[in-house]
Amino acid sequence: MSPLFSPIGRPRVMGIVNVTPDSFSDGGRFLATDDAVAHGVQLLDEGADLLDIGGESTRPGATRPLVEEELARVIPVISELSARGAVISVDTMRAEVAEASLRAGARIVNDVSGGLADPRILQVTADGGGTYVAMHWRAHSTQMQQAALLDYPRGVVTEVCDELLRRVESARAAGLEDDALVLDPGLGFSKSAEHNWQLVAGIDRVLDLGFPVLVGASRKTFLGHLLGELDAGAEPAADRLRSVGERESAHVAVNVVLAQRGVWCLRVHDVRAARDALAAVQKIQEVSA
Ligand code: PMM
Repeated sequence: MSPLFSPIGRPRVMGIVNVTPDSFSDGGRFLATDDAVAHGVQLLDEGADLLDIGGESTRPGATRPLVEEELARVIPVISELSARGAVISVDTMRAEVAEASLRAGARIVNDVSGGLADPRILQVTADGGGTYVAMHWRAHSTQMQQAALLDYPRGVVTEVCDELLRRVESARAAGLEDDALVLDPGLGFSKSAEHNWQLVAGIDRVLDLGFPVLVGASRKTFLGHLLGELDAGAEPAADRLRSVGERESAHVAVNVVLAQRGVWCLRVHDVRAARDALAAVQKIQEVSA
């Protein structure tokens, strides 16, 4: 078994390093290589098990960078942080970026499109010996919240599981072994707020597919919806959702529930908050055993 998956009594914590000018939550702050590296080092100090380095914003409506731009953003950061011994995941939908990232020291390819945006990514990950995260995805950011793409007539959990299994078939066909695959339900991607809650509540069915599961709940807009309703007794204005969603307690609560259900990895912005919460969960589990 890869050491990535050896049991450690709690989910891994994946710290997010977005090297983009317009990402969901830390847009623009970590654009320069040095700043991104410093942020990665800080997340490691706070207890991140893995770092996820991304050069393309997947915020709804975001336009895509050129491949050259994406490479220039992520490769120097991956080289530097992997040279310092960090376990690196690259958050990309592009085969070219995945290939260069694996050569620069990344061990995981985190593809939010699950191989749909650039199918060659599956093969380059297999050839480069990487672990592949297939996330549930239906379309690029400019289209992903269109009504037709929010349609789950058989229920969101059932359809997400079925679509993830189709991604597994494609990954296998490209040469990826099952022990190099991770699945992610894709919170916030072609999902309504209610769909996201149903996926969190129904995570056992994703786990039952038999692969390690990664979940990214951190600072997603569905948390902003909930907290906005709590604050005002009404739907908050769209521009408030994101900042409200940055209040950590709600997503820490979601992550605690996911930890108890047995997910493999939590993708988070605030590593310390996640590690603190997981320490408490782990202690309670030890005392109850
Ligand atoms: N979410 C975002 C980006 N990459 N990768 C995975 N595997 N799962 C996610 O939920 C996910 C992701 C968007 O969030 P950000 O812009 O705040 O990083």
